[in-house]
Amino acid sequence: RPEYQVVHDEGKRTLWVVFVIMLVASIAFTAMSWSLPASKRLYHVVTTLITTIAAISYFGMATGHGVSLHDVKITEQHEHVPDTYKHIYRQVYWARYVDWSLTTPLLLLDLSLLAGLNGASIFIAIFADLVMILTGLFAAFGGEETPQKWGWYAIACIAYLVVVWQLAVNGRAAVLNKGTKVARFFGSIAGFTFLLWTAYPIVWGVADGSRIASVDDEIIAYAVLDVLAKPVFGAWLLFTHQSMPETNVEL
Ligand code: RET
Repeated sequence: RPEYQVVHDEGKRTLWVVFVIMLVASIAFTAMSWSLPASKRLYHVVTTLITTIAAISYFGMATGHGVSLHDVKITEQHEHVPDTYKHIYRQVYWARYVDWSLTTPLLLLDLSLLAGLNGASIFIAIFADLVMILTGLFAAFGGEETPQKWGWYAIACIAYLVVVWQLAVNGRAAVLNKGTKVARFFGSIAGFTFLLWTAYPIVWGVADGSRIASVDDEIIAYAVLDVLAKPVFGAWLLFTHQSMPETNVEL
């Protein structure tokens, strides 16, 4: 008696709404860069790429692409009866991992440029981030056995801690060279990022991981997080950058 967990109208509507938000944000961020010389557009270009990639990913998910039905086998033990298995088939949106593998490095690049982080730390942060997303993908799809799934999840969490370490320790040390105004802004926007990013593995755990939350609830939770982590983060960064010349980067 398999169980099927699939998207319904509420989830589909949410995917379309986020697609439109990402599209509008991409157009707005592009327009904001027009008044600047090309040499001053680095944050704008990085941030516009982030929302554009998200818009494309949401377009795919809203139209029913970037998703596949994935089976998890759960062993049920009954007295005097040989083990039986319960299959839970759930729609897993792999498009998110494609999106995240491109956009989370770009978000880290935004924060690294703001902090004035050195090249070695930027590389470690970005490659640990890629390990996090790829092993997260393996957790979502790798095998139907639950212990293996949570093993991949644990590896992804360790990689996440490496990212946090680079930004929190080395990022904070670096940004002090840019003066207290930039340091205070970095503290706020990196703190905001840390809280949001930490919510992703929690949502994953109750949704894809243990399959407690419905597919629609998962879509809504990621929708709220994605809008905060991309368009809201981007607007905050670009508007503050406009009014704080100390945040300029020569690159
Ligand atoms: C996964 C599952 C495995 C454990 C961890 C995860 C972390 C994901 C994060 C995602 C951030 C996404 C963002 C998207 C863009 O808006 C892969 C869910 C640690 C931190 C910021």
